[in-house]
Amino acid sequence: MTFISRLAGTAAIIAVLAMGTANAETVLKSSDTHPDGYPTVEAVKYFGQLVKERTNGRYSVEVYHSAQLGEEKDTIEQVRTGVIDLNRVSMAPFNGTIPETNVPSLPYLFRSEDHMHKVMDGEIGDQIKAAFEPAGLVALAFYDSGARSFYNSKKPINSKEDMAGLKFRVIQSDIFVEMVKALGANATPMPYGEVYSAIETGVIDGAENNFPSYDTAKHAEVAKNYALDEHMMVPEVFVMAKSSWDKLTPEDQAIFKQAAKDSVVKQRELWAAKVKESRAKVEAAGTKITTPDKQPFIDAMGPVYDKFVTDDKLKDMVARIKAVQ
Ligand code: GTR
Repeated sequence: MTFISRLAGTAAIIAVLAMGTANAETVLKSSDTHPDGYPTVEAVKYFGQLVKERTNGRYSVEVYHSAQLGEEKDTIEQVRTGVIDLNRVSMAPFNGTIPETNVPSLPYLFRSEDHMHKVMDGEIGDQIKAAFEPAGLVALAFYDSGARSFYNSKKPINSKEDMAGLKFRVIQSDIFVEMVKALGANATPMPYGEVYSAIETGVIDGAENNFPSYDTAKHAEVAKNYALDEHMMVPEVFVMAKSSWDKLTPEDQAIFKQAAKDSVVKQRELWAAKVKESRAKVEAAGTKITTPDKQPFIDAMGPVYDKFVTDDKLKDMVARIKAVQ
């Protein structure tokens, strides 16, 4: 082989390699605490499918469900530092770092799911999304998480008075701790994955969540008294590491945003069906649902609002949310 033909051969190999890189698929890692099949997991998979189709296979998403990448608080750190690209979590663990996320976490703020959708789909939702950027995150979508209610292994809750002295696990957020205190009960912040055995061994009496979480995390096996007090409607948030986002072209960013928006429609459908399915399943397995009068729960929330809605920006946001019809 002459020198020239060897050179030509090398150039051809380099060209093939370079082409390979240009066409290579970038696989983005996404975390979720919930098991496969849960509405949020399926919504992010759907997002991934849309992204793959619309970028002609240049990007795809791999969903690590069932807390394979860690508990929510840890995965939030990993996405903030760009170790993982995407994460679907509750908005509540952000309460300590992103002030605006406190507002949708306030007890009894949303009057209904419809009210929550109008707020989160509108300009207030956009304002909350923008607040994630300084924390190194791009909030792509809000997903449904229904209403959270208390459940415990000890006794049925028929009134606010029945809450006295019970020990509940809460999400690692101060609003949750204050809310439980305001109801005369005790709060223990703890990662989601530890709740089942903490109830089983009597370290705590119960926790609070929506029906799909209560069902799929199997808390219904160990805490059969579910009180439909519906104290919070904290939306889920689907975030992307700002460092991963900044690597996308503006065209691809638009594709990601649209795919996220489309995945919301899908998640809401799956969510509504899952709430019904999980509720029926836990009732069939022996959960007793009580419906205490909500008004005393609502009336007890003054100290929570006083403590967390302190600056004018948050006060204004609460007022604007209340005004949304
Ligand atoms: C669920 C939520 C999870 C997680 C969990 C918890 O409703 O979907 O992301 O935050 O609650 O209580 O830790």
